Amino acid sequence: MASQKTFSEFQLATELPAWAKLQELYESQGKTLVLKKEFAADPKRFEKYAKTFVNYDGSKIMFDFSKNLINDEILKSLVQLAKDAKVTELRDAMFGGEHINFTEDRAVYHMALRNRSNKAMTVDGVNVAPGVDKVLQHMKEFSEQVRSGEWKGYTGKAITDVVNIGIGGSDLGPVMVTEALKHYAGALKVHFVSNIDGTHLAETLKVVNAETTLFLIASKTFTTAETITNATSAKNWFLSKTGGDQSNIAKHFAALSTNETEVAKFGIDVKNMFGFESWVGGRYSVWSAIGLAIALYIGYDNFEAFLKGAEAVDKHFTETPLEENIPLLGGLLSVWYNNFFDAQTHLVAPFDQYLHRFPAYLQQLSMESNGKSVTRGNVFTNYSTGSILFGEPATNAQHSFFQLVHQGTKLIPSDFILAAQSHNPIGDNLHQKMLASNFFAQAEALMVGKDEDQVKSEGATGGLVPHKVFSGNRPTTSILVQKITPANLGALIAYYEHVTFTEGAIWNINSFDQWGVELGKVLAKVIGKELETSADVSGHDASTNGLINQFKEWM
Ligand SMILES: *[C@@H]1O[C@H](CO)[C@@H](O)[C@H](O)[C@H]1NC(C)=O
Ligand SMILES: *[C@@H]1O[C@H](CO)[C@@H](O)[C@H](O)[C@H]1NC(C)=O
Ligand SMILES: *[C@@H]1O[C@H](CO)[C@@H](O)[C@H](O)[C@H]1NC(C)=O
Ligand SMILES: *[C@@H]1O[C@H](CO)[C@@H](O)[C@H](O)[C@H]1NC(C)=O
Ligand SMILES: CC(=O)N[C@H]1CO[C@H](CO)[C@@H](O)[C@@H]1O
Repeated sequence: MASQKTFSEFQLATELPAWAKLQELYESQGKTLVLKKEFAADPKRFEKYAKTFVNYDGSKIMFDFSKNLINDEILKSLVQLAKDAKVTELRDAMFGGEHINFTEDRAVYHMALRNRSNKAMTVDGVNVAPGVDKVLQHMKEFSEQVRSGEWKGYTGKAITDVVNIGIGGSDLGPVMVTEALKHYAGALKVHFVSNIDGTHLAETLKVVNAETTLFLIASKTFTTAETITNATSAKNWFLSKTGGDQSNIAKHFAALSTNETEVAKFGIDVKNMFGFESWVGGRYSVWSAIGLAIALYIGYDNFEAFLKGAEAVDKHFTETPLEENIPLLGGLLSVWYNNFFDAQTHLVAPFDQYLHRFPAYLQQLSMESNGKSVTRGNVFTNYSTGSILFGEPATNAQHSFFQLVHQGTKLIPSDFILAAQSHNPIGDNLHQKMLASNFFAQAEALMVGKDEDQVKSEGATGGLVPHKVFSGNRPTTSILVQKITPANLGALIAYYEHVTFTEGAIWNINSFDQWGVELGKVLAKVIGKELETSADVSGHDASTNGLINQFKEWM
């Protein structure tokens, strides 16, 4: 295995000196802390715990941590935990291009993709900044040509539709961001085929015209079976609609890849190839050439603003003292709930329809990163790591799972996100005000609850009373964004990236590999072959055999 630098002399988070202190604080203060009382006792609590991030363009995002189950002493110990775990050392190693993805001996350097400082950024002694700029310049030229109509399809018509074919990170990021920034879209339509489902491509091809469609094939190696199968299907469809002339492909296919040989073999002009490097992990690839669909959709300048918003959070994360460091505090709160309150989940609910794919995106970011049970010291953890992140846009969620959040038996630390300014202030902003009132009210209700006396004073009697009681004291972090702009969306994503990083650093796990997705893939290959034959399968456990054989019979 590749060498690894162990930053902390402790193997396990539970051995960190501050851990024991926090355990003690949980017992003596945390588990009995009553938020209502804390607010009553400290008129400055909101000012103290609500932190405002200022983006590069001056727009602001407020992170209100004051409705969390903390006090000054707890917060101080949480910050000490970060110090004991040497979170800043690991952070600096990451930003320094060191190989912190040690199980595969790789740097984690997607921050270089959004570092617009024009300074040298070095991985393995190589300055990668010129390469990053070159790809961005190419994305700018290409997206501007396509958007302006200067780029012509093979019959001389401008492009109207972009079909992005990719899987995993090559899909989730562009889908989420184009949905979130729909307001900034021009005339181009984008479609995403994530190629797990065979009908996805077929349905997309029904609504586009070959003469005016541009396909983006997103595959790092250009050998991923699923992507190439579908890319080939798209190519065959295109050729069948356009008279079979291979030379037309150059006008209608671009590759987001690093494999020039394979791209050329596929028939794509390598001039229309956009590369990215081995230090860009799939779940961080939205900042790379994989973002081309975004640049095409919202325009390059907006894409650049998206990068700069994330860069501003990187700057905050690397330069702000720990006590004021917003993503670090977010990560520490996760650890506080996950490990001391035994919370199993983390809810992220955007009060914004544009952000409807945001929780799904964060699921990959968080759970693929921190769903681990072995430390960077190669021993099993004896404590809980990555939480189950889930979410849906409110206010729909209010009518589905919020019941459980309010009155269930589980503690569900929640982040609520609201943009103060709506892109669609229809009806005298009435909708926006309704949405906002829910955003405020939900967090308030979760905190203040409703006790028996109150329920009785509202006229409830007898057995009905306990059903109407809300225990309250349920923690939320309210994230109030001035407006969902490209810059602020970039900042929000980077915030969650560094929250995830902080959690992983404290749990002392490698947040950057994903061996857990391998086993299923390997077994799927074996089973894939078995599905080719008509013979009964008997090599698995009885359940797997039974299901496969039933499937074959019904297929
Ligand atoms: C390109 O694909 C070939 C397989 O056809 C593989 O051997 C090679 O390593 C790949 N190169 C890159 C840069 O991904
Ligand atoms: C870490 O390495 C693994 C294995 O090579 C790779 O799949 C993953 O994308 C890398 N992660 C990052 C963040 O670079
Ligand atoms: C961008 O890169 C430069 C050069 O490595 C570095 O000094 C700067 O801190 C980086 N900026 C951010 C926000 O990471
Ligand atoms: C986990 O292991 C460490 C080191 O042996 C020990 O200090 C700690 O008490 C253990 N924690 C639990 C919950 O078992
Ligand atoms: C339409 C099409 O060809 N879809 C394919 C995409 O790739 C998957 C996985 O290889 C196939 O199952 C689909 O049929």
